[in-house]
Amino acid sequence: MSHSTESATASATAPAVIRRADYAPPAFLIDSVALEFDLVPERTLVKSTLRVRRNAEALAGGHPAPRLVLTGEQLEFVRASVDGRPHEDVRTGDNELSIGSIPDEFALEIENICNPAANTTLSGLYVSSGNFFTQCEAEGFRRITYFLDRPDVMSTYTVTLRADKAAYPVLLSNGNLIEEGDLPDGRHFAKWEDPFKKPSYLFALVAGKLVALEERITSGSGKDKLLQVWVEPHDLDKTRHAMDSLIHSIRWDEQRFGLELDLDRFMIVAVSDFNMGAMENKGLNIFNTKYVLANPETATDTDFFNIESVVGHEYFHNWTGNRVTCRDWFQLSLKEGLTVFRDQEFSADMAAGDSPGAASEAARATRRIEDVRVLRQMQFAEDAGPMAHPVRPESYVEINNFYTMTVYEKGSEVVRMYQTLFGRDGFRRGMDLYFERHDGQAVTCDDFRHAMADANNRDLAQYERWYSQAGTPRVTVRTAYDAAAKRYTVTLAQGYGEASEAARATQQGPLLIPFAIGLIGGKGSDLPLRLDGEKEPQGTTRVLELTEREQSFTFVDVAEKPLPSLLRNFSAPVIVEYDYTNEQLAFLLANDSDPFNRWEAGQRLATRELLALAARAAKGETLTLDDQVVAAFEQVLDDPSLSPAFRELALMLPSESYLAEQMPVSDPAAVHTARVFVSRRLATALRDKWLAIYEANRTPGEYRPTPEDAGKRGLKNLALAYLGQLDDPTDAVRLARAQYDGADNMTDRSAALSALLMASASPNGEASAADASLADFYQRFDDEALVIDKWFALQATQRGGPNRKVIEIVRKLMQHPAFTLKNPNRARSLIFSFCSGNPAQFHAADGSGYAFWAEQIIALDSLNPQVAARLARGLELWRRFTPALREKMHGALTEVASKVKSRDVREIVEKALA
Ligand code: B3K
Ligand code: ZN
Repeated sequence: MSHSTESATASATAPAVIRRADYAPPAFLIDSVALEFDLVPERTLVKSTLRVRRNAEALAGGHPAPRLVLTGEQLEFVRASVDGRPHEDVRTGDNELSIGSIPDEFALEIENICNPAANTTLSGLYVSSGNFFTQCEAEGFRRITYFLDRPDVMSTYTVTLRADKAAYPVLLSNGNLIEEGDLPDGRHFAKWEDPFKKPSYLFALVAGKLVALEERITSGSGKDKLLQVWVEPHDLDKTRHAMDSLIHSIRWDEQRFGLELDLDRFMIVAVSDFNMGAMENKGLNIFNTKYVLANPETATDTDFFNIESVVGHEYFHNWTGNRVTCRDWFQLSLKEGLTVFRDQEFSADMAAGDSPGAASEAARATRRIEDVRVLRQMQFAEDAGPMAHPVRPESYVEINNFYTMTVYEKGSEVVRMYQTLFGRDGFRRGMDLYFERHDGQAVTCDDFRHAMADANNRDLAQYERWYSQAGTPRVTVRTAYDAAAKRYTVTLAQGYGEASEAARATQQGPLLIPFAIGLIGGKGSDLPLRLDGEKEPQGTTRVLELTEREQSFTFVDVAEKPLPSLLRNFSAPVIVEYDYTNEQLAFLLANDSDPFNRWEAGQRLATRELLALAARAAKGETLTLDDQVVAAFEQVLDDPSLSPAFRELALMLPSESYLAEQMPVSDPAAVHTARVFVSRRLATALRDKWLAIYEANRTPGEYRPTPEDAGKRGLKNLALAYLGQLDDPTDAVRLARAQYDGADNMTDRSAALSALLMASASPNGEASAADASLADFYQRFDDEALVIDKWFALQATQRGGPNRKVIEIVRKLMQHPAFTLKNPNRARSLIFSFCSGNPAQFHAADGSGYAFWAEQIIALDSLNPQVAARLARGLELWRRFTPALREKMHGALTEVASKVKSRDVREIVEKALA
């Protein structure tokens, strides 16, 4: 009785907050771990033998800890022994096992049982499609056995797996296979040894019916390496691209950073039930099938690209994350920001291939544009709301909630700025010093910054603020030209504008902002740049170092009044405020030598128009579009010197959610009206050009996922999407049907289907335009889970209309036999696609979207808190919306807050409501 009262009280009190300031080194260290698993789905026996010793560093301050306290969750304790003898002084408590009466060094043997079959959280050891998998980052290892489950405890691991041979023919773990063989009763075993010390979050095992694509390569220094991509047998025909991506990643890390694969064997395993993208377990990366499986029929160009990028990311973690890891979870960006930066550079290099000079710059810029778009759309939004936190957070309730855009994407920008300041060579010197100092250690973001500073003889004390201040900085630019003196002065001022409260609390002072700038003359070419005090001009792009609240930089010998090209290549994660006229933006779009800023000029122009139109739409006024905007777009469309990939990016309008976020008060319906209006205007005014572009960018012959071909398909399918918005969508429907029927690849097939769905929402189109193809698509691919995910997602993100309410379609699809909440990919494909990928329908005035959102979070909360918490973030910006929506959002948030139990979801909704 008293027990149930207690737990009711416990769930009503605020969950414990973990603070960075409270970090203390562990009282004990574990030098080696020997694990033995008897794998049975409902009852797996784990025997763990640990070499434990007191940590001299932790002793120094106070008294030696009397007890060793290990963490464990959802475990059944069986027995413990110390130095080979059963031990009396053992206590099991709430999520812990504590051992007293212990010497300074000892061998601890523990046995416990866990239930992988019942584990729907997909954290720890679980079963998916009858096979065993693990996910330990951040704190899943404690769901397998009792341990010091924190990243600064690094140990060597030996792992023995035993299981039924027929059901689980393949047994994998980290490192090298040292022994395998048969056991009585149809069972068998495999023994793995990982020679490198690692934290528990990098432990992994896999057991089941899997097959592998294998390849042997020779590393840079001449060693033989075995590479494997493990999948379920029916997926073996979709592994080639992942293998190629792995080989490219290995070569790239050797060439760019001098980093070699350190194990004899490297394995990637695909699993269809997975909470995120992939996991960098030492030597045994476990991937969501979405980031492994691809062939032309099932995967789009974007999928091919994402696979290369995620394979690269996880592989690069082998050095940045695994060899050098994080001291504590507040340092997460030490590995994530750095590894995202590395994967972005890898992707840019792959996009550039061996194309020369300007073409290579332009190809790299297409990657940069995509990365910045994600940053601005998602990270800037995060920084403006209740979850705003610095790249190195100060506190958390549930660490899994802090695998965020800020830690990953802003963290990557913070790493990129070192390279912008010191150049590629200077950055490389910093990396070399970082590994020289810290290989094999668990360290902090400060350690990385110090390595960069020392390798480049710079004081980077001020730079720490990039890690400790939340919020998106704003740089306001003023310019003045003195024609008589030929001097041009640029004044930069930094601040945070109206940062959220969460962000404001962290601000301490000005940042060191590398601000790249160029000056463009009246004919459109770059002017040589000579700063006051310099003897000669140096180049045409300069990185100004803004370190104060306000600072002026004067260029001399400036023969004519220039147009500034600001923050070239997005040299810092800031918002730039400068009053360009529409003419000036059109001029930059046509002439800037910095491809990123060409794109940026077009986006600024479009954003400004769209926001003005949204304001008019909100008041019910009629809408008209400035001809200059149409002309600017037309010029891009016509410019043969621009690659198709670049043109596609430049012709794409900013997303509805990004636009809504730029409004003083977010009004999704008004934004939707404005954006649809502009799309239709561009479709109509440039109709013949879209048709010509469509024809000119076909890619006959065998499908290749190269940047060139993907760029053409992207531009062609964008043309199709515009045509689908014409008042009379007949042309689009004809082209889309032919494209759908004739497609030999998923990029074209899914784009055609999406154009048909668009046409079905057109006021003059047939509502049933897409029905036959939708049915065909399902039938054709009903045994390809990842393609069925696309089928759900396409329907959830369709435009819909007054007579075609997408919420009703989504609710109906929830009843489809192929739908399940338990599989995160499937849940994301329908629910997340609707809630975050279809703002106009999700934010319906009647609140139906919010009610749906609340229901799904409540249902997911007990099944899979991590996935539920991601969905819960969907309403965190509620305070920024129109009063009517705000009230309904508040209702939905309150409903969720009153019903959910997990620490994960509670942290999110409580912060949103605070
Ligand atoms: N490190 C993992 C993410 C783990 C997320 C845990 N909730 C994947 C990655 O960033 O490479
Ligand atoms: Zn990562």
